[in-house]
Amino acid sequence: MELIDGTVIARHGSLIRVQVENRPLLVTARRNLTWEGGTPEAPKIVVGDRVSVERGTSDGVIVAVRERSSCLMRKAIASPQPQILAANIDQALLIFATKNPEPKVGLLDRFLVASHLAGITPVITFNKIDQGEGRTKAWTKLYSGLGYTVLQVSARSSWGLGQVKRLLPNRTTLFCGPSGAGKSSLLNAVYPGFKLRVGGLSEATGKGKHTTTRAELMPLPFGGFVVDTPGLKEFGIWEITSEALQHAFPEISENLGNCHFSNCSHVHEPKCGVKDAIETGLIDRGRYRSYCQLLEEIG
Ligand SMILES: Nc1nc2c(ncn2[C@@H]2O[C@H](COP(=O)(O)OP(=O)(O)O)[C@@H](O)[C@H]2O)c(=O)[nH]1
Ligand SMILES: [Mg+2]
Ligand SMILES: [Zn+2]
Repeated sequence: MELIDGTVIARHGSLIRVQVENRPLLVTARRNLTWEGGTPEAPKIVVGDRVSVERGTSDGVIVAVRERSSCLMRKAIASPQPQILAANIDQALLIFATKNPEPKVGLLDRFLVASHLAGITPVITFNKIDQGEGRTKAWTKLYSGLGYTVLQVSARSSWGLGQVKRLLPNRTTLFCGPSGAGKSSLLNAVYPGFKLRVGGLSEATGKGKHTTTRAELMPLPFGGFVVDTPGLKEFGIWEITSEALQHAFPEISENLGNCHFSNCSHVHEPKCGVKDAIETGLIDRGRYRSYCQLLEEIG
C-alpha cells in the first residue's frame, strides 16, 4: 500500500478524478474518510479538495481530505441548503469587458463581496482593452485606490496577458464574470492547450448550449489549476451579515469609527461617518449604491 497526495479535479457520480503529479487518476472515496479540518456539515468531496489516495495493486481510494483553505458556495437550485462549488480556490479573476457586453459595476461589487466572504483574493480584470478603455478607465483608478489589483488586458491582441500568466503557476484560479466578457478567450490565450469554445450563446439562459452546472479544475502544464465557471449569478452572498458586508467594503470599514451610532447601517442614521465621507468625496457614490443594494437584499 502506498499513500499519495492529489487534488480533486472532477466528480462523476461516485467516481472522482484526482490529479496526482502530472496525471489524472480515477478513484473512489472510502466510506469512513478522515476529514483533517473536522467533518464539514455536508461531508462531500468537491473539486479542489486536497486528498490522500491509497493505492493498492489496482484502483485508488481516497482515505483522507485535508483542511480547506477556502470554500466557494453557491445557492443550490433544488435544495434550500447551499452547496460547495469548489474548495481551496486561491484567487478569482473577475473578468469584465470594457464594452460588449457593457460592464456592470454593481455586479463587480457583488463579486468582490463574494470573494471576500469566501476568502478568495480577487483580481479585477478588464478585458477587450483593444476596444478602448471606456468606463473602465475611471474604475481602474477607483478600485486600485481601494487596494484591489486591477489588470487591463486583451485576449485578442495579447495586451497585458503576461500579468495574467504570472498569477497562475501553482495556484488555483477561478475565471468568472458575465457571459461574453471573454473568460474562455483569456484561458485559451494563456494556455492554447485548453481549446475552449469561444462565443457560445448566452450562458445565463443556456439556450442552444450545453451548460455545465458543475465546476471542473483544469490542470495547467506549469502547475496550478484554473476553473472556468458558468455564469456566476449564484455566486453566494446570501449568507452574509450586515456587519460582514460593511467589512467587505474597505472604504466603509475604514470609516466605521466615525459614526455616532455604533450599530449604524449608514443608510438613514444621522451623524454618519460614511455619509460624511461620501459628501467629501472620500467614498465613491457608485460603491455606496452597491453597498445599499446588497444591504437591502440581505434584509
Ligand atoms: N475585441 C475583443 N473581443 C474579444 C476579446 N476577448 C474575447 N472577445 C470576443 O468576445 C466574445 C465572447 O468571448 P468568450 O471567450 O466566449 O467569453 P465568455 O462567455 O466569457 O467565455 C467572443 O466573440 C470573443 O471573440 C478581446 O480581448 N477583444
Ligand atoms: Mg466561456
Ligand atoms: Zn454610519
